[in-house]
Amino acid sequence: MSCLKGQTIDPPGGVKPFRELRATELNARILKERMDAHGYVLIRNLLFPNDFHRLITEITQVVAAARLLQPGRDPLDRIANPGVAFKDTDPLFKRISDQVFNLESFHAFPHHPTLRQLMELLVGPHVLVHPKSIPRLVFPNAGSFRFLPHQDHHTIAGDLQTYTAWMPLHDCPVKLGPLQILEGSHRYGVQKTPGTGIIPVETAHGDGWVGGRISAGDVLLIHSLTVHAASPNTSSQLRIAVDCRFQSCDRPINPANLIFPGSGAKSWETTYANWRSDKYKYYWKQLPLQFHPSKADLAQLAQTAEPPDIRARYARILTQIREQMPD
Ligand SMILES: O=C(O)CCC(=O)C(=O)O
Repeated sequence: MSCLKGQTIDPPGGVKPFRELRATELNARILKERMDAHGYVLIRNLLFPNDFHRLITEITQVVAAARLLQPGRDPLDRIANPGVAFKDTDPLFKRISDQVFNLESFHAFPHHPTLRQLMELLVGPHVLVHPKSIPRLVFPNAGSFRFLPHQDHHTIAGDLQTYTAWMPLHDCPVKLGPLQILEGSHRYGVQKTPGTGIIPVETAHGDGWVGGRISAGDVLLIHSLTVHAASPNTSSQLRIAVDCRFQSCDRPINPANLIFPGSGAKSWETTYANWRSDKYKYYWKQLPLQFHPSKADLAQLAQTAEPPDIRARYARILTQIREQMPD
């Protein structure tokens, strides 16, 4: 996703406050109506701090061990080490992101019963939790380098009715750089500049940008076609959020979401190396999934797609998905 990053300019019409829904108001009708109308739903106070206390503790320990937090302070305060000019193009950033990705608590989090119940209201009883959630570690010293407007469908692909739950693991006032949303943008289909997933603010279609604070326990649910962007972290603290993706098992998934299509050494076995339990390992293998692209499509693409590195990527996806889920 690094091609989606850069310096954003402020939306011309300004940013209005998010529409919000209290957890106590939640039901399937209201959730679907709001998602259909606006392309996102911000649910206030859905989770309790205890639901992710272990996760944020472990993440901040990883970051502190890499000396990226101010020494002598509690890692949970997340005060960035002012001596470190840190961008996420740094190899150290990749290393700590991988360490966070490998945490068992990180993979347990999207299976939290409250999140599953929320997603059942939206997609029905057969919820598929995508196994590759993404840790979002945004340092203040990264300047204004951040996620430009994009649609998650660009990277997730598969079925359009796939949803991202974006959840900060601590209160995220505006100065910490929460997400901003282009309301109603999911109604305009795929929007992008050819070759990249970036959607220039001047040409993006939607009803207007919204934003504001997102607190610990709030869940920002986003349709896969909804245009959104990160705002800058102008504080002195690290901003930590988790991106979890969900859909119905009854709808096709892009198999790239279940494997590691890159040419690096990342694998489920390296991810699972220090886990204590098998509970969340390979849970999707037991599910009756449909793939888009299918294995037959992948075999074709591995022969014909251009350029050659894309062919090689399809070949890696096919090999891994055949190993994981043979016919
Ligand atoms: O947390 C961030 O900075 C970016 C998250 C994002 O853009 C996404 O969830 O697609």
